Amino acid sequence: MKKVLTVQDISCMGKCSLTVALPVISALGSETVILPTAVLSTHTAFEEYTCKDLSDQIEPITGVWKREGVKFDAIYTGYLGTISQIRQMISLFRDFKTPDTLIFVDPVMADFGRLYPAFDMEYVKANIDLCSRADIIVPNITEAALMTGVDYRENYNEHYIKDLLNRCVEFGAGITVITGVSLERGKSGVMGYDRATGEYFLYQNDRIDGTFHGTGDLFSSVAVGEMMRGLDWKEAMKIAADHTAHTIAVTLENPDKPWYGVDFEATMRELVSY
Ligand code: PXL
Repeated sequence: MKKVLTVQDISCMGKCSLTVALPVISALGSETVILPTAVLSTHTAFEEYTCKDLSDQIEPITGVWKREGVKFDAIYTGYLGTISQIRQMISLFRDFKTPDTLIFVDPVMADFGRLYPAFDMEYVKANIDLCSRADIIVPNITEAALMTGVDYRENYNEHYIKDLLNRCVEFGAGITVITGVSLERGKSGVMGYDRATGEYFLYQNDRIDGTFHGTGDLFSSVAVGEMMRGLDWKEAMKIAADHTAHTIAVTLENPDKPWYGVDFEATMRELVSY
């Protein structure tokens, strides 16, 4: 069985980060090892939230794993709280990356043209360093624009997205997949670039109008889980994009839908039967 380490916060309530990654990657058939970076009452889009930083637990926990000789098939990092935690991830990659370990970085820090409340431009710089060590990075347009110093645009064309991809390549990631890319009216999806082959990849599905927190985490978790099932990255991205869009559509039909996250529980059965 494949073993995936995912490093992100636990937002106790909020349907994001580890409370999505753990069930989704497990359901897709990989053993999922978690390293919580912080415990929050709720994610940071709630008006009020508590946050207990767990940075001081990272070394003791990973120390035990090192002494146990644990190896991971993939390491997937999501929302991290601080620059020093990003540095801790860089050491973790050094300690645990084997030639067969997939390093998947979702540089979670911004959306809709704005940084999340906890972050600033120094954090963006640290994320560039983290991304430069990854096999695959999956920024959204805002994150890619912030990391490359390009102006964020709501109206854009393929040329703009390719420019972002080419600039992400400059800081060294293997494959870059920009999420939330809509190149046609009524469509939305992802555009990627593989520096090894020089190949661009565009996938568009029907756009579902509705924005929810945690959809990026669902997308990344499905992508990692599918790659661990042996799918090539492009196939994994298509399934992740389709499944995320479908889950948003199902959530919109729920009269009691939560404002803070998608009903990924409702589509789990379909996910495992693709
Ligand atoms: O879904 C991304 C995410 C994860 N974790 C925390 C967040 C957010 C987005 O706002 O606040 C704590």
